[in-house]
Amino acid sequence: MITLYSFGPYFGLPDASPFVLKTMTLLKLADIPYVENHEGFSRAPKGKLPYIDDEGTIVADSTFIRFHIEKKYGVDLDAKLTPEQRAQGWALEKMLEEHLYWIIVHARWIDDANFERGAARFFDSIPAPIRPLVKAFVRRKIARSLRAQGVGRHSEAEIAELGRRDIEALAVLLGEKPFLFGDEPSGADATAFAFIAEVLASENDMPTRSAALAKANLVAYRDRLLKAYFPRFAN
Ligand SMILES: N[C@@H](CCC(=O)N[C@@H](CS)C(=O)NCC(=O)O)C(=O)O
Repeated sequence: MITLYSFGPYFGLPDASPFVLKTMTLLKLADIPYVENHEGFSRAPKGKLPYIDDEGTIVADSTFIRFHIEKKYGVDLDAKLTPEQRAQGWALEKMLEEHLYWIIVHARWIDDANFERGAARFFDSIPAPIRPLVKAFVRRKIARSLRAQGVGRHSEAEIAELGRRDIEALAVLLGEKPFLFGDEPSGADATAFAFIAEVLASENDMPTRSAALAKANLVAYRDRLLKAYFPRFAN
């Protein structure tokens, strides 16, 4: 049985992290059972979640987890896709993971009201006397990462414009199809679902969320996949 090291449910979703939610969805698409463990962050091989322990084989990073399960369990989540669709799927995933992700991080951690409503809850189990110090330390670390990555150097208006374009691209690519490439899900749907679900979470008030809420196809896509794979979290 695979153990998935994850953060746990927050924001009305199965996990706080889009990368963990992507991995859970990949495992469900591949029909591979897993158990969650929320205590593994300090032992994460790359200092990040998710990672898995598959009967003693440790694999870190959602993309390498996908490669691992496809190889070990003989699954090709993109089996029905043309080479062009596979390429589009990869490009879309990396836009979401390496660009939109940082816009989500900016909204969650830098905006004080969003932080108090959302990410502050991650620290609830820390003893009260040191909680403010730990929160401030982690927020400073994340602000430094945002500057190093680049999004943290932009104005709020510029970040909103970048986020709007990501949402527009995703909405156009999805169109009126049930899944990104037709009637059946492929690997990129796990990523697209996870990121759009985290963007739409009500704790994170941001222009990018408003842009996503205005796209009925994206909201319906989030609802559809939530109901199909995580019914406990569906409305
Ligand atoms: N490329 C990684 C990204 C994972 C990632 O960024 N995880 C974040 C949570 S969303 C994390 O664990 N951050 C903790 C940290 O940077 O200290 C993947 O695809 O799994």
